Amino acid sequence: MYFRAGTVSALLLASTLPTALGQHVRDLGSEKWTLSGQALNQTVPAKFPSQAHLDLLNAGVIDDPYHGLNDFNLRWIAESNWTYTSDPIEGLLANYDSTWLVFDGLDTFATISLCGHSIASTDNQFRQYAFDVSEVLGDCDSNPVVSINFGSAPNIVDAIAQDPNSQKWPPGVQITYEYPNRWFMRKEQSDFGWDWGPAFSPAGPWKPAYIVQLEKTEDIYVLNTDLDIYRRGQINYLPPDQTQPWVVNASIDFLGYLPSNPSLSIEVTDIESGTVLTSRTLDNLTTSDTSITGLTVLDDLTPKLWWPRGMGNQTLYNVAITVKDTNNKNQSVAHVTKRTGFRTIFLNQRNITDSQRAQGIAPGANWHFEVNGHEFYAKGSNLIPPDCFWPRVTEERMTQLFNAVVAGNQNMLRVWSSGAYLPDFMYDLADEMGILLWSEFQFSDALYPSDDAFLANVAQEIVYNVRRVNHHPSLALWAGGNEIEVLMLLLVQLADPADYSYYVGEYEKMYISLFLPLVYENTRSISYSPSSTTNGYLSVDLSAPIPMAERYDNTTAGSYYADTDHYNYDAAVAFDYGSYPVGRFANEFGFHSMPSLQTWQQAVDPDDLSFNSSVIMLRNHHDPAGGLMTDNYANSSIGMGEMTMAVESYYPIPSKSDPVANFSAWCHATQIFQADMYKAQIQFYRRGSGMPERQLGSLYWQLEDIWQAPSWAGIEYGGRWKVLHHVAKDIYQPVIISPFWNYTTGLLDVYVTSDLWESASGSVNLTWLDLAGNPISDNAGTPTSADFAVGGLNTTKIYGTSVASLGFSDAENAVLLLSLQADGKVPNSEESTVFTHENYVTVAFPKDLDIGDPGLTVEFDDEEEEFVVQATDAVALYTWLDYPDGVVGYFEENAFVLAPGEEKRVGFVVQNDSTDGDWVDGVTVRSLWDQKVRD
Ligand code: BMA
Repeated sequence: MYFRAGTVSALLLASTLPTALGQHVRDLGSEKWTLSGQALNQTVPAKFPSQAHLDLLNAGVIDDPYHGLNDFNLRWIAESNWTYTSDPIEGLLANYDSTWLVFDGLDTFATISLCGHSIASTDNQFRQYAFDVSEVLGDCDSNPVVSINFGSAPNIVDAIAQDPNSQKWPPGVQITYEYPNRWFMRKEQSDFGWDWGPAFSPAGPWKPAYIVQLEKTEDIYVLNTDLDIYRRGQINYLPPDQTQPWVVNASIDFLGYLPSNPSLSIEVTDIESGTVLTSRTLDNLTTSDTSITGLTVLDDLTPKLWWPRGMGNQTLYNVAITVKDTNNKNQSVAHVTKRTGFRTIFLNQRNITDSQRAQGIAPGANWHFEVNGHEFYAKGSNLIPPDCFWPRVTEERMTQLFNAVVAGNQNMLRVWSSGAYLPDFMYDLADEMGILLWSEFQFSDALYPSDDAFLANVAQEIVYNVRRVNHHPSLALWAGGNEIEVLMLLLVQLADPADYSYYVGEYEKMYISLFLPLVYENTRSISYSPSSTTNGYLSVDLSAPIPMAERYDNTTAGSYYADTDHYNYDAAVAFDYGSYPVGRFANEFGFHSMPSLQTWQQAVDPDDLSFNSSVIMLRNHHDPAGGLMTDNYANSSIGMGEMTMAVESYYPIPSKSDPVANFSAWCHATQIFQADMYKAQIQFYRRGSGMPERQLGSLYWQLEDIWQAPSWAGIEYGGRWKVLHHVAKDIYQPVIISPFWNYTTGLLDVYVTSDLWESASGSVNLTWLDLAGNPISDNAGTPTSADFAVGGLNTTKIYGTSVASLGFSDAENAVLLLSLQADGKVPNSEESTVFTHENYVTVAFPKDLDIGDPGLTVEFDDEEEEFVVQATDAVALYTWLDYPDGVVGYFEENAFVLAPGEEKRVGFVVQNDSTDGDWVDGVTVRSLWDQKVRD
């Protein structure tokens, strides 16, 4: 109930399971499994895929790992080895030509055996592994048992680190969160702790696995598929020519033997209409023992384009790929269907051209995305792993999260390292919803080994993942890693200046000389950047040993080159525009806040619900403990102190007599500060689209939480929106009206900013009210309305004044309400749309406003299924609708300003309800006034 139109549900996903004749594929997930370990004197039932913590939880051996300080209490799990053992598997001993064990993901240091015979050891969570077990199976005298032992990752990397021959780095460079030495493993790096998450270091078969039996010699099993769709002549680092026809290049990685005369064909179907666009055999066939590749040019065909959300439709096609045996009546020997879309996506890092200079763009280089040849403004955030335990990340949960992304007017997420490469179903959701996924290789905030074995291992990981996800139109970029260039090289320079150039060489060896060709060889459609954040490159020369020459500090004052990140925990400058970086694209920025009371209550005992309780403090991992101590209050109090200072600097200090109410008000205050700070930055960056820096992207840190704790997230664990996600939703609308109040100079400027592609025009009403809601005489000398025209991806100033020159008796107790109406066209639409946006400014910080009780009321209108909110006595600032536990969803508008007499009707989108609708009665409303009053 109370569902609103406009949410996107998971549409039919194309079947991606490969099929072929004559083979027998058994999903190991359908066998019975147990988990055992030396730390446990019992064996418990296990799932598959799974991780040890999850099975121990299901068996009742441990409590919820997310409760209280269980992240510390459960370290014994990470520090033990665990074995997953199947029941004897029936029906495998029949006479097949070959039998394979195929693992889509083992986390991480695994030793596999089959009926007691050792098969192999693995050491990379992100690779797919296939082992020929035909011979071993032949030696099994009864139905075989598969057994997988997972070694303790913390213990194994410690042993590697202690080996005198292992690589060492200058002291003070490597960043440790909790467990040390994470750079020696190819496992999710945040499994060892991060500044927003705990360190569980889970272990187990985290992805599906199969037993594949092939019947005869000409029989193949599809391991992986690389479908690459690009414009003829397209080269990764140059803008594609949109007049060229599409090329479809399909490549299959397989087990088994190809027929001697294979052919590869595709059938392309428009999913919506069901019509077949083309059905043809591919040319330029190349084969090897493990792959078959071919391509075709769709010369006379013009498939419908796929666009990101807000820029057009997300048209999807199925491409059915078939390998046939031409010697045997063209019989199919393998068949796989990939759902895809036709689009080009290009990260433009080329030098600013003369014609761009003539438009007023400052010199330097571009740093922005172009989709189907169009520049656009990227609006979004950074995605971290949505859970410490991937096997419990369901499609349903991710649909809920991505619906919030879409509702939040975001068109791009940065899939940050180091996390994990996302599963296909998340790219599928993004394909349907039009969310671009800037994707990264899993390397972050550390220097990594550069020996041949490590690089060879990593190369396999990269090739597998680049190929696996390449068909998704939502894939926007491959980046080498997080903050390697901007932070790690800087730390090296500080710690060991004499060896700086050596470490630059190491960086280039891995992220450029190794990774760049691996990307380019496996995709023509995706750009590559060695690091996020970066100053971009000077040139690309594919025949050079280092095929991309990075710019580093080779910069000129007054020029702009790069993407920026910005973290400043000195609250004193939080709203100082001069402290924000000016660049081409903001790929990270933020400040942490507390989750809401309701979310804390899911993880913390009632006694611990106070701002500085040990449990709350020790769940705050910013600043990180930097090791395994469980009492590092010194570091955690730094982050708690930053939040406290931020609230105290700008907002009324909560002082409620009821301790839980006071805690809740404090949590809320940190969220209001966070939202205001992000809003100030997003408006600043978006305005930059019309400034010399030609700024074309804001991705804030971070979209969502991994657990219930203080962090930079806008969406709490479980799905509740913080103030931030609502405010970002508002300020990511296409046409916005933004006040820029410079509290140092006293100047107030008002800008309209638009990320539509064509110009829009309209008017803005500007209304000064005192805080009781009365109009200010003569509107304090400010015109009551202003007409404007704003260009595509541009900004225009509609008003500027010095606050001191306004006709006020008490400017510091007034609010300027801004209300915009504009006509413009959504990209790729024929008709024009009316855009509205409201905003406001006070020229004093909230703590200094003499606000009164607005007399807020909220009622539920059953018929319209809307909450009706009114302020009766005074202006309500930060009006906040809140809902009780038991339901997940979001108000369609929140954190708004309400003038007395104004009625606001707000719907609620239910994403999950376990209260049978009763939650409606628990909805409350509060505002800044409630933050200030004692009870
Ligand atoms: C950046 C990110 C993350 C981190 C965040 C907050 O460094 O890339 O590594 O979690 O800032 O500190």
